[in-house]
Amino acid sequence: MEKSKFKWLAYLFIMGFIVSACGDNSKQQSKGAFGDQDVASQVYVSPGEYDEFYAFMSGGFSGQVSVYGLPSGRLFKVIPVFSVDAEKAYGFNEETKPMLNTSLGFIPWDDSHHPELSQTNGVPDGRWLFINGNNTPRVARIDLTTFETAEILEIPNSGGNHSSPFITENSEYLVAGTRFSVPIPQKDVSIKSYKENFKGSLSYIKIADDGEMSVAFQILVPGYDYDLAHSGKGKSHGWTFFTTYNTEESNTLLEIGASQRDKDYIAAVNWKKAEEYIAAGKAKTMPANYAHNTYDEHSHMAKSEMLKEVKVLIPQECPGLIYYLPTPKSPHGVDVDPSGEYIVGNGKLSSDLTVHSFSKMLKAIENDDFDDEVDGIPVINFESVVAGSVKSTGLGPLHTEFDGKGNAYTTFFISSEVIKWKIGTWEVLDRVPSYYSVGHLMIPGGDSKAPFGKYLVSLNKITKDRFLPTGPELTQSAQLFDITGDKMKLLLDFPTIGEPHYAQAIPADIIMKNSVKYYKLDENKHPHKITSEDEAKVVRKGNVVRVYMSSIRSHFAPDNIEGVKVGDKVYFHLTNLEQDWDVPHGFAVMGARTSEILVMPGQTETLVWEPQNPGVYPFYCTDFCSALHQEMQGYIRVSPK
Ligand code: CUK
Ligand code: CUA
Repeated sequence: MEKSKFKWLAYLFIMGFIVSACGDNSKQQSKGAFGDQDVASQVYVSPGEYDEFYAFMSGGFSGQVSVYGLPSGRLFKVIPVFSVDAEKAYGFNEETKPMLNTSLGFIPWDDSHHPELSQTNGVPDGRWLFINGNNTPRVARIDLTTFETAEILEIPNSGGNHSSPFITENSEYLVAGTRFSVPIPQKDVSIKSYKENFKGSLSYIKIADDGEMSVAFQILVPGYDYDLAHSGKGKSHGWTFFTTYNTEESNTLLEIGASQRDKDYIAAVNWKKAEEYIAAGKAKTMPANYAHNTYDEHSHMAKSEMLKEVKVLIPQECPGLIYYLPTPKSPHGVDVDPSGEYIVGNGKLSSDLTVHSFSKMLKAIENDDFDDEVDGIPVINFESVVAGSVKSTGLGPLHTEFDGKGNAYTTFFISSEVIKWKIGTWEVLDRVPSYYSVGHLMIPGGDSKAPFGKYLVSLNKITKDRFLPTGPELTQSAQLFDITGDKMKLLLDFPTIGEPHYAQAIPADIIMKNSVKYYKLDENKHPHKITSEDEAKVVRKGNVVRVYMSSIRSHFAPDNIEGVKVGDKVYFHLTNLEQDWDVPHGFAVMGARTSEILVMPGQTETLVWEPQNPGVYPFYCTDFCSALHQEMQGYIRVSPK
């Protein structure tokens, strides 16, 4: 399509978005039908009963993960990952600060988009949840026995970690493709020299048996924007698919400068082939500088180490490693059906979905059925890979998930709807409006080999008129649909934390059976722990004062502390001696700059306090822990220098 015509079309799309976001044309129909008891009982979880699924939603610009129950939509927990969290002292206490270390220093915020559960045989197994940090490229691993962030790995040679952390079928790897191409290695060049100097990178992060992540290798690729990814499964196991936009390699996307071309690419990477090249010594070692942060639940301590190099593969030197599949209209999400045969490209400036066939792709490769080549990467002939297209009449497709019964569900941002279609025949079976402007959708297990199905959650960007207003900033919203019948049925709206981009869900019993209830005191390896009240003491070394302190219902030991002076640095090392589920104790002292600490049974946590003025200062427990919680208090006396 010629450029001016395309611009005009894009303008229409954008106007369409504004109209759909601002109108409340569908408000009536979105409310009327739901007075019925049927719908209410489908989401009603009686007091004392459990939800059927855990849902994990990304926090977007909040940098966190929130944990909801489905079908109730009840919020259970916010897990701090990339952002400091005063509630849990994450990033405030001495123990967890190293988790937020990067090659650029301590960075207490990120933009988290895609949670992804670990898998065994292509099915979510409930061991870990991974999530990307978009802005300062990082990936994190959350341990689902404790619901705590266990590891954060920085991604070197990346300019923004959006197409991440999509996982392979047996959790061999997760991938991390750079959204923004940048000079690799970084250097001071003119932005206008984009075409010559900017590169993309696709990172393969190895996941060890115990979950620990490491950068196995990176593939240096042309300077496109690598937007999203999904791994192959079943017959396409061993491959990963990444969407690209800006294949024009334009340094400015003003006036949709990156959408001049009719087609961008889906990059298909054969990672098994990459392993062969690595084993054959084909990788180059490149200097890099990136942080690897780990948290040990037994010592309750995080540590950060800086890594110095990374292995790199160059496509020109590795034939068969990567191919491009032309895909219309700036594809956003790329989603692989449960059989592994179909690769859905969601062209966001289109109304149709392009579906590629994995078997056709292999055949085209075998026959050298290529149109072009970019930096050693063959571009496969479009007609030779395409399996079909869904003529949806929706606008702005973004993401697709599957129910495991032969159906696919795609979100349409601009026309604000979810469309159900049949894999293989490509016919549209059903469509429902979403309120409003849906981004991702999530079906439990919906990007795996064996979806759990039953529900669909649409994650919406705009909620005007759906909830009580809260000033200029409104909550974002999730909507729960029943997908067990032929037609989708809206069951529930519920508000979310931050901006959830993507989510994952898994049957609750898979997680519950491995849940840690409390930490065993005799396994506590914290260097400043104590194991009984008798060991409580105050130790001075120069101006460093360490208070070895215990908590148990309902007192601190020691509870009267003297001998501290202005100018001292006081470390309160609080060990919670409780050995019982759900009995944390908190600790706060006036003027501490650390937030409070909240110590789980069997753990030790540290709060630092630097008293400024002589006097006697109270401290107390911040978590209502027993009938004598309010009595859980003490004093510390500060004398002049
Ligand atoms: S997403 Cu990150 S811009 Cu469609 Cu996965 Cu929202
Ligand atoms: Cu301990 Cu309140």
